[in-house]
Amino acid sequence: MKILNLVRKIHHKSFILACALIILLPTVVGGVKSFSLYSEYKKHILIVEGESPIESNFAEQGGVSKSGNFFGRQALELDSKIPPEDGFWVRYQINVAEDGEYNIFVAGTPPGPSAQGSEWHSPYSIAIDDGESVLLTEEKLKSEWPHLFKFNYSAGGYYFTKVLTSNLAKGSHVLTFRLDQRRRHDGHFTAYLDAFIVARKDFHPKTNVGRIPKEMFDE
Ligand SMILES: [Ca+2]
Repeated sequence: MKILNLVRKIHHKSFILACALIILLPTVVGGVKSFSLYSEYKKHILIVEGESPIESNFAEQGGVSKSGNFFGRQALELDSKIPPEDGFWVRYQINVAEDGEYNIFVAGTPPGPSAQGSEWHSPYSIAIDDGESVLLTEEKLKSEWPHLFKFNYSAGGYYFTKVLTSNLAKGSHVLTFRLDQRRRHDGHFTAYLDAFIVARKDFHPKTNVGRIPKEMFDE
């Protein structure tokens, strides 16, 4: 009888384990698949996490939010009415594997409009190394790349948006993101940054790259 009970217990545990595997396996395999896709394309694309800057003055008034839909499961967020003296800024390191022309995408809030409107996020500026800081607004990006503005990928206002094309030499660069204009409807400085995606301009995958739609790489 004891042996029979033992066998039943083992079967019971095996059943629970099998159920857990059935539930968890697609998630694990999906994660591995995405990871291997990004690894496969690592010579062509680079993902720089918004929540991992090398320097920032967001800290006192900003925060980090979490979601399974985010790259690295986190995003840097700022929503403030009172800017520091030199405005809000955050800097990231970008290491590219080879010389080339690169497209830079923001995964987060797209830049808001410069004209009067009711948008809930601000325009912003981006500079590479000591280069000129380029003011990015909804109007500017829609006129340059209308088909690459706002691919929604997560609830809460997170989109892929192409923001810049830049020639980068192999090695390390600094991207400076500035939040220097207020959003229109209440005067706040607002931006959510999940990641920057830096992709070779000649990278045209035939399928989606993980969660990034292949159309983002078409021009
Ligand atoms: Ca992130």
